[in-house]
Amino acid sequence: MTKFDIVCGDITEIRVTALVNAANEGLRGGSGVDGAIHQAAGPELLRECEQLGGCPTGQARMTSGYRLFADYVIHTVGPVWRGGGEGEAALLGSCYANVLSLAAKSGIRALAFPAISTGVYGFPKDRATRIAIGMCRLLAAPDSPFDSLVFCLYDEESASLYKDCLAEVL
Ligand code: AR6
Repeated sequence: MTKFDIVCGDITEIRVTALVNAANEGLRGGSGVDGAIHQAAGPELLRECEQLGGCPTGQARMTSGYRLFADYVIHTVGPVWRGGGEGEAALLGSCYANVLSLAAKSGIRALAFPAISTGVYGFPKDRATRIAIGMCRLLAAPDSPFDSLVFCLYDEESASLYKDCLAEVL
């Protein structure tokens, strides 16, 4: 049975096997959660990312976690919000699905997700929340390989959106 938790704070401090990063297609590092993860992991993370040749929107790539507590970082690239008519919802859903698929293949049982695309990329928070929780609930069914999925939000408003949404689906 997968345990779902919602925490408010800095994702780099969460003690799980893998942190999910909201990256860009070049995997070059950036601001927001991407910047925080690179800062905490150290420069080796960028060096490994540079070897990967980028990551298309909606897909996922895995690296080591270097100086993080987490052993791994799973980088995924959320869609930039362009009004909703350009497949943004499906692409955001694929981020969660591809991260969970990669984690399962790698034997990772505990992960922490940020609210992908809801910062610089401008995805509306309420819709992104429903996609994140809906997809994780769907893929972390009773026989799933995951022990713990943590949703890490950076502000109380997002954390309460997640709490309300999770309460609706449980
Ligand atoms: N821990 C947890 N969540 C955080 C943290 C943190 N330390 N810092 C910010 N957030 P964003 P995006 C929240 O902009 O929208 C980067 O430059 C933040 O409040 O990090 O997918 C990349 O390189 C927001 O709710 O990611 C890309 O170019 C959420 O994380 C681009 O931004 C996501 O915000 C990706 O944009």
